[in-house]
Amino acid sequence: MAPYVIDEITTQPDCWQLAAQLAARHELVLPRRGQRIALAGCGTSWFVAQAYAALRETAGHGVTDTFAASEFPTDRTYDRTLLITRSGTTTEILDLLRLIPGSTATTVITTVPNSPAAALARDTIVLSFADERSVVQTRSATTALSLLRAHLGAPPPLHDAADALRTELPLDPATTEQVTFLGLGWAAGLAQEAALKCREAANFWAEAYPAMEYRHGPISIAQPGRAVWALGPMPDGLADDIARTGAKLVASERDALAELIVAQRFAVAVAEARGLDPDQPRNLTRSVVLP
Ligand code: F1P
Repeated sequence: MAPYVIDEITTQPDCWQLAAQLAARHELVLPRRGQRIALAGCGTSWFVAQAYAALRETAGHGVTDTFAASEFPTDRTYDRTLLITRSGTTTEILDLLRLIPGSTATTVITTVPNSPAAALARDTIVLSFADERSVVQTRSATTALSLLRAHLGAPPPLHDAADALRTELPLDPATTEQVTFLGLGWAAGLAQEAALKCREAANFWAEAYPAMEYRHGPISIAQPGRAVWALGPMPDGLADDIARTGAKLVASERDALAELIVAQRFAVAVAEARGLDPDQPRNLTRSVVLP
């Protein structure tokens, strides 16, 4: 049987379209222009929060901070806090919901209605159509981001997403030794997510950095047999610097969220090349529930 994650990756464009249509319906519990907003999540959910925060600030909608749920500064004041959690059961998210002052509006974005997180939050956005059977998160996270992005006025990149599902993989999953994902601005969070997918689904050595950070140390590991994969545009001159290392550069004109689809497909292909089940990552469960 094909891994669940393949179907979940493939259905992303449909989910993104549905989520974009839902944005207006949730207007009242989403950040308003000018509000001070904080987001928190764990793992994948944290990375999509980072992507949205950069998009919102760049669009001039106001201060948008992001934190790993365990590092949230509960002494700061925000107009609204958004918590992203597929499962609604992650311990750090539940702890945070209990710590946030009652005066702060909270919105939980989840795929599970009636989850513990949904019960603790003041407001909830449920994207049940984007839930997954795979432990590895793909469409749940990108669908949450698509809703938030649509709320900022950006429609989902459906054309690029369809292309990302069809295109030949840019790297050989059987022989590539290592990949470093890079992104500028909002794509830096997506680069983190691409690398996490490779680690989770395939036990594959992948790193990620904001693109301008790459020269500040990470370039040291670049060499033939390894690759650098840009999500979205690259800084001037970086392609030449990478070429000198002998590492392969992967870059495309696609929207960075659509390019993440190609990286997800690469992660699954590496898992299959290694004889692993990408739905059941080593040492991982659907969510982290601590005693
Ligand atoms: C968050 C998360 C996932 C990770 C793993 C463990 O879950 O850290 O990002 O891939 O499955 O849980 P959630 O709070 O979004 O349900």
